[in-house]
Amino acid sequence: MRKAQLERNTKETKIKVEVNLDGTGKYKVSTGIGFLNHMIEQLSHHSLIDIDLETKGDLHIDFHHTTEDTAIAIGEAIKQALGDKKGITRFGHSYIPMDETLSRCIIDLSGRAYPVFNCEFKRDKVGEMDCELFREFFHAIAQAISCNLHIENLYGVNNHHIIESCFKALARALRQAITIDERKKDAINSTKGIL
Ligand SMILES: [Mn+2]
Repeated sequence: MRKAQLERNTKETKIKVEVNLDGTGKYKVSTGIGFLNHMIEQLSHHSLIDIDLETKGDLHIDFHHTTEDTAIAIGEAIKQALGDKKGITRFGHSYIPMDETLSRCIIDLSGRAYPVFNCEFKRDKVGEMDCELFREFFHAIAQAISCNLHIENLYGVNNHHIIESCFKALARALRQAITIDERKKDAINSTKGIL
């Protein structure tokens, strides 16, 4: 089983996270932010990565540190669980609609961090969250996993739909990319020999 467990403590946030890449999409998520919980639950459910997460952050300031650090912790746990990445498919992509909205995500677990997040919001907030925090989330998780991560909203109107479709697209792309390729399960999927 490809699993990892870690704690990340700073003066701004205290985080415990456990992931199982070979899970069934079971989750227990507590960040103190309702909408962020909802998004991380989507990530778990649709990637089949089990995620047990508790973040205690300085929400009295705003949601920035909690959002960014949660993404860093989940990303670091995924990176750790991937280990030497032997046998992984490496690439993944998906398109996810949500009513009037369409988003896509393309991922390469290359070992190089490069986030691209093209998304324009119609309003500043979703629930109690500032929409600008999702750029921080996706940038932070790409840095922590060390992957190329391109997320784009192609069109859409409703902010909840736009963000949720981005998370579901990330989940499905990640699910593909971490899946062991049975035809290459003992090899590293790179001509360089490392990922
Ligand atoms: Mn929803």
